[in-house]
Amino acid sequence: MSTGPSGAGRKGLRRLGLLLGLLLLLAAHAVTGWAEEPPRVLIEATEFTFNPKAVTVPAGDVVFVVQNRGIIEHNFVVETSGEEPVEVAVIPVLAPRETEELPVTLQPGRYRLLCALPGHTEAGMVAELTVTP
Ligand SMILES: [Cu+2]
Repeated sequence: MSTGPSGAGRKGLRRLGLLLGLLLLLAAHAVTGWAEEPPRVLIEATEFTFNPKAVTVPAGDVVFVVQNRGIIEHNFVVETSGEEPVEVAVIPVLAPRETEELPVTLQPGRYRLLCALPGHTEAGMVAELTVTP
């Protein structure tokens, strides 16, 4: 009838459980970060193309993981598409067999991914990027 010592103990246990749950939640956030992990987009560069040739991602943070699977040096440029392209992000040099990550925050719109070494874009090292709202 009365809660007595055992009732108080149960209440204490419940509080402890809540505290533990909160601590676990905090620990999980410390490991993964408060925000969701940004999507990772794998891009393969070879002579003279990118795979895939078209990519669609949601607006916000994205990480391009660019692998040079070719036998010569390449680079990787994200730029706006249109009359006067604006460079958004760059990996200046990708040695053969090298992989680099390029984190970038994107607004909705159309972009181009390209290798800007002389002649490489023209030879086919270009892909379309669509960023959806
Ligand atoms: Cu290239």
